[in-house]
Amino acid sequence: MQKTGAQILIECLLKEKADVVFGYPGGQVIPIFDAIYGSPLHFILSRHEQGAAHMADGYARSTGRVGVCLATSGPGATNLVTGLATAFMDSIPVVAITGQVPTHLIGNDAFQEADITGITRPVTKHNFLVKDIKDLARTIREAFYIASTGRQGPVLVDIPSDVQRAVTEFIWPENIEIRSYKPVQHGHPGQIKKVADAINESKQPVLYTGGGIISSGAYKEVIELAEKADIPVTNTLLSLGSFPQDHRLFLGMLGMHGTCYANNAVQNADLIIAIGARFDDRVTGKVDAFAKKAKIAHIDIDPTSISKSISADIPVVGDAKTVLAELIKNVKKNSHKEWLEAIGKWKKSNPLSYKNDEKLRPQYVIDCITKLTKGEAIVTTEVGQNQMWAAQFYKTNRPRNFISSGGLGTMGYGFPAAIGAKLANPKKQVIDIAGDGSIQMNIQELATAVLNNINVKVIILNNHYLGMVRQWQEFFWGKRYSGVCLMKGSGCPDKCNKPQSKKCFTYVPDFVKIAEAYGAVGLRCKNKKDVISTLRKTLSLNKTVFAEFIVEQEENVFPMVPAGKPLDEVMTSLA
Ligand SMILES: Cc1ncc(C[n+]2csc(CCOP(=O)(O)OP(=O)(O)O)c2C)c(N)n1
Repeated sequence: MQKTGAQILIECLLKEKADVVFGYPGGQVIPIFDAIYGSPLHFILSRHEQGAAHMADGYARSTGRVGVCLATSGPGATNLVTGLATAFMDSIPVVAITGQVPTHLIGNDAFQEADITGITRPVTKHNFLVKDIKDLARTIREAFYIASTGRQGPVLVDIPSDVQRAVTEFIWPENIEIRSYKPVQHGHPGQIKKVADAINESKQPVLYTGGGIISSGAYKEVIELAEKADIPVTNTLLSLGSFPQDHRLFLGMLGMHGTCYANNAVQNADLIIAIGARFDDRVTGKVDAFAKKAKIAHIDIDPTSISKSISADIPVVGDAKTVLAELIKNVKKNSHKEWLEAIGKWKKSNPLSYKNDEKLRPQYVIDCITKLTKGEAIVTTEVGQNQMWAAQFYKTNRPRNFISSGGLGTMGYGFPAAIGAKLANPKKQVIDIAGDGSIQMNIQELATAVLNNINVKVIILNNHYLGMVRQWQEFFWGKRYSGVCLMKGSGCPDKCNKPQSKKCFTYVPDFVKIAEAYGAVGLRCKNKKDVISTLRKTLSLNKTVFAEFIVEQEENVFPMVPAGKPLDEVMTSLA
């Protein structure tokens, strides 16, 4: 049957089982919006294209399905870039559709023209410019395939508006074959055997697992391997929830703000089995000093990530789930009693903790969220201290329940990601843990949430600072707080380093009023004794809620391994 390019696009999205599209219109995508009109696709109008990209990303992270976003040419497309880069750094499957000026105007500096395939080349797994309607269906099919296979990631498809209007026969390509793109699934049996032998011989092994565990769905296999060979497990930020946090073998997160015992275990291990993780510098600390005593086995679907920063003794290229299934067969049942006892001592001597006094501390708020939700809620985070406290104190035993921008560290990510996650999981409680700085980066999406009855909760840990940067200035820059006070105004003394005093401005904005202005519910809590009741109310309302907690202003995230230091040079408090 003859269809326009825009209609073909919609048919393809439906064939790919996309049910929600997040986006924003403009001149060069009107044909696509016309085709959406009356189609079964659920379209969510964000208030900024960056929001749409993060929504698609949150949808993808919370389900494992490809998230879809749509923007017009020029500024619409460039507004997607941060969202695409966020998804790219964390290997999240997203397909972004952008409109482009008509083919005959490309390269002419036409109105709202941007070379979006050029601009996004470094932050997408792949991108396409469709110049001929005959290529459209196959391109969309390939875009979904590339986004969701191998090392997953965002793919952009740029469609000129004349291609959207052109007409052709719609033929759905059932099979796709992309020359030069053949993701490896099975690991090399010889290499897997080598990892198994290393595990069988090891006295002090550690499993270090990353986001690849979540994208391949290898949770059961990790538990089986850990239990069979009696190996402790540490998670990266991206894999939190993939291993039960109440499991006796769980060490918590490693790296800069990881637990002391996870970092100690890594530094004293004789074998590290890294699975679906990429030895990010926030994880390794000083590379030369990382796990000096350990042999490194590295299992990853992306060959280019192996030996990139830490040289692997035993590389295995393959899908984590498939490789682990083979590995388990070759691993002997074992016990590492002494090793686990040593770790147990570190756990006791340096537990993850905070001062539980009468003050309203952010960690306490997150602790209470865990208690009230039993770790069943999907938690997204913004970026900064709020994110690290959420990683440390929100305890969930379920994968895809902790969603955070790891690689890019994008402030403004959590709220739109929560909207995407809630649309994909309408029955689940979805909570964004936010800082007062980050939430202001995509606060306009309150309109999207309220108008679509999206019941997400935003917990704002308001310290009136860009807290994480302030923490670095406090620790490493002689407490010269520069550009981090969110209350600083023209009347403030130049070099003010004091947290809020009576002379300070009343803070801007008033989050309760902002929430109300958009038709959401705004709540404010100033005392520790009111935290539980405020959270109870927040969680019980079937509405979009902003709940603001006025927390200790100069609270810091501990433990902390200073950037570039070895993992065992850890700060547990300010001396
Ligand atoms: C888009 C963006 N700009 C700047 C930064 C640098 N940055 C990292 S954390 C942070 C402070 C975050 O402040 P806030 O959201 O208030 O959270 P807090 O650290 O106080 O919990 C900043 C500015 C970033 N990560 N992302």
